[in-house]
Amino acid sequence: MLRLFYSPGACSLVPHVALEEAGADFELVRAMIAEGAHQRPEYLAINPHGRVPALATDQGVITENIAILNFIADQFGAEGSVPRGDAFAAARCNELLGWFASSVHIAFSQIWRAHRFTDDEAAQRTVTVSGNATVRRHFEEIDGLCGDGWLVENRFSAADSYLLTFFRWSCKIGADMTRYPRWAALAGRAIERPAVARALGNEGLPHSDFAIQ
Ligand SMILES: N[C@@H](CCC(=O)N[C@@H](CS)C(=O)NCC(=O)O)C(=O)O
Repeated sequence: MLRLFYSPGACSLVPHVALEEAGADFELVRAMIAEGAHQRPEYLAINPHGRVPALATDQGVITENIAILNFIADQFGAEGSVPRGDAFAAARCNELLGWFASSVHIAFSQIWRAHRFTDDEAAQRTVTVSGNATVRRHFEEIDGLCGDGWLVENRFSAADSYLLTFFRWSCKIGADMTRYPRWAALAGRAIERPAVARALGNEGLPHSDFAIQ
């Protein structure tokens, strides 16, 4: 059986939603970042990089969100992962996932984990300030990407649930989310999906975390 290693509200929510959308038979294994579980030897044996998500399969462990999501797509071909059967849609989804993972996510890391970028404490403050400016530039672009439906060919995909995850993080850093009404509407549509609601329930995340306060 598949086992997904996750921490509540982390980017592991994206493959969690994908597995729920697929109706997959899987087990959730909590590796709570706030408690340092992702840095313990037993978890480092699963993912030596000390990050969630990780997906244990019969063939071995897959790490890195984009790899996991493409694996789920190949296994199940369901919504919530990466589209299959349309090479352009798959590429478009992977393009967005790549940008989210390598740029938007990293700008959040500048805010929350500035010590990873420099040992110098004064420079860490600069890294955080720069991260805050960068995420807000990304937020403008993200809002412009959102329309009335879903991001890729109007089919719910991992790109949408990644944006849902970022939406919650953006509320947590105190961003004024009223500036991004199209993104807020997409997040609102996503949490209405039964599979998304199940994943949020499994992780103990209230719907109010995904709404403009
Ligand atoms: N490149 C990895 C990044 C995963 C990642 O940074 N996960 C975060 C949670 S959203 C994490 O495990 N953070 C713990 C830490 O940074 O110590 C991926 O895309 O899967």
